[in-house]
Amino acid sequence: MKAKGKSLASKGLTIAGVLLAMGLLIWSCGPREGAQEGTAVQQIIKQRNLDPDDVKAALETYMPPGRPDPYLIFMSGGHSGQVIVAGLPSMRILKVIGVFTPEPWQGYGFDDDTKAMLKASSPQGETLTWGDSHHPNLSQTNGDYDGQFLFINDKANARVAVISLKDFTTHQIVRSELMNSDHGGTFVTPNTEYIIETSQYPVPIGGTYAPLNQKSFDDKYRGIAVFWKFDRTKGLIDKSQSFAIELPPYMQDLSDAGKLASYGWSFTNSFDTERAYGGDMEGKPPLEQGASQNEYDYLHVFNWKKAAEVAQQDGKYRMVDGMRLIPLKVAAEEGILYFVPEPKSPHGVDVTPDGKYICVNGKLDTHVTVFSFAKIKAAIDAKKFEGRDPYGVPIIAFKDALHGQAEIGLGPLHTQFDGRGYAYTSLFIESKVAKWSLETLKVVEKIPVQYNVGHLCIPGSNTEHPWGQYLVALDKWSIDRFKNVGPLLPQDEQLIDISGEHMHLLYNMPLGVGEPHYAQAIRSDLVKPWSIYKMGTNALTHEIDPNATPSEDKARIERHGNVVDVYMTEVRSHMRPDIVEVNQGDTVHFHVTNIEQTQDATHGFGVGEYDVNLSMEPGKTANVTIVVNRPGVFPFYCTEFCSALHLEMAGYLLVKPTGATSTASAR
Ligand code: K7E
Ligand code: CUA
Repeated sequence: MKAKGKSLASKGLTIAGVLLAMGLLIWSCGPREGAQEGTAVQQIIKQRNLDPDDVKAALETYMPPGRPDPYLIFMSGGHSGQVIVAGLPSMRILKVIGVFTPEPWQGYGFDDDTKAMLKASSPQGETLTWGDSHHPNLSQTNGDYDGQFLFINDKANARVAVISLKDFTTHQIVRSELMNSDHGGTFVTPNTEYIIETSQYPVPIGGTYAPLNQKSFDDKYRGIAVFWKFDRTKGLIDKSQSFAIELPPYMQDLSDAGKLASYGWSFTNSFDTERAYGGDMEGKPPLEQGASQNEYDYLHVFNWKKAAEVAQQDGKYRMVDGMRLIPLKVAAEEGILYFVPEPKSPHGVDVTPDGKYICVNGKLDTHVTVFSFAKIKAAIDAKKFEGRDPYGVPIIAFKDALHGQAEIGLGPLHTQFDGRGYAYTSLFIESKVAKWSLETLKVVEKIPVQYNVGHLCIPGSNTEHPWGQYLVALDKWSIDRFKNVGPLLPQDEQLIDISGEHMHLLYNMPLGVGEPHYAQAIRSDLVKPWSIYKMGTNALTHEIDPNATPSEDKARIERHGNVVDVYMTEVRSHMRPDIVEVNQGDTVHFHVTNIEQTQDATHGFGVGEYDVNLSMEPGKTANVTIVVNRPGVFPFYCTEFCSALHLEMAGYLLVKPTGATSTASAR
């Protein structure tokens, strides 16, 4: 695969031409100095063996010191379980947000609150220490990003997380026993009324057991769609107002919500309508083969507005694990669920910015199939169906829903929109991005990417108003792109300029901290995080923590039997108290408050051997509990280099063995 055209002639570009075109030759301060500057730039270009495309790309992605990026991109971290935040176009990583996996730098999963949250979302009673984050979705108001929240799913454990963009931290993780893997989440409706999560691998409902044979698979195994109700004022999902819909045991894949013309509806693609379940050692084909027989699978079309009403009507739902579940039969009868045949084991469904069309990416088919919502709706209204699936779900004929098909190439996976009439589809097998016209459904240009591209991200693509300046290709393989760092290679996130007539590659970002699947990007000025916490804020609840210690004179140690509460303050460069003496076997609650209100004056609180580490941003209160079964002397210290006397910001935890003399009485 040829990575990049090096032909200067074909581009008609020269170095000077690029520099001049961009107005960046620094001639303005007088011909003599200018000439020198020009020579210096030319020398760098020569020394570093750059061609005009390189120079142009460098100039377009470079952010001078102190200048923030105009866009923020939120990338899922795959099986790192986290979310990665970077700037566009510089591709500089700004933060890795702890979500499904503990993250010590942020103290995430180490304080009592986040530890409890991770534990509560773990089904087996033992805290899960990883997740598989796939699809971040930014909250929307009236079909556009509002910069308030980010949601993300954990495919491995069917969890959904809510991240507040006030402080870029995880605030809630929910899980339903109805499913135990999810992939078609998270996707929000245009006012973030609901967060959609659909299962991937069918299982018996409610975490029960059923043997794996065809009859049992057909009768007992089910897919699920959950519509999590989001309470924006609380910033939390409200499980009691959420509902689920039972689905046939097909493998539901990705989802997208309708908007404008298709508001109130949502769409989920699927594969394995063959209902294959593997069994390669039992004489059956492996799943990849069994699930790839049919020419068509089913696009699931949901009327979520209707479903929300039905979920409130007695007798039309049953409660499972505290959630209203609409049975498949009811969903089919009440006009909540319809199927449209879609070729062939597709991957990804994307609704156009005007809400009129639904693009299904063929995967095993070379097309993006474009369905018309108006046609789907007309068929539904006329009750014009070509039949029903074995579970009674009405099927709209392919031709009755079809707007047209765009012949794209090999392995179409995901489509994004630039808001100017073009769609961009990733071609996994070809390792290319295809730009095509939504009007003519014809490919206008392809650009090679390195390599095996999955999702694409155009800022605002899934809103009513995409910004459409950049495209990020999230590539799975990077083979020859970077210095070899061993058999586990970084992912390659490629920044492509799509603002002009032709696409051109600007930057390759090696990502060695996770495997992004999907990403969403937002204009930076729409995100308005806090710079510090209000004094005594609990970072999980965003309320004043009841154990906050807002000033040093309130710092204290309280003992109640064998329970010790340490109300500690931190300020440059000491902790108060700095000596904590307890007895072996005591339960010790540390309530730590950083009483600073200066931006970036972050402290830490680390206790070695007891697995404690907190990140204490200005104004934050965090609580951590340890049972001190091991006697000895344990230094604790500030883990964030906060000041010249940071190393002195330390203290001692003394755990007295039963019967020993105390430090105080020996003094
Ligand atoms: Cu295509 Cu999980 Cu959206 Cu990976 S998924 S690429
Ligand atoms: Cu406080 Cu280092």
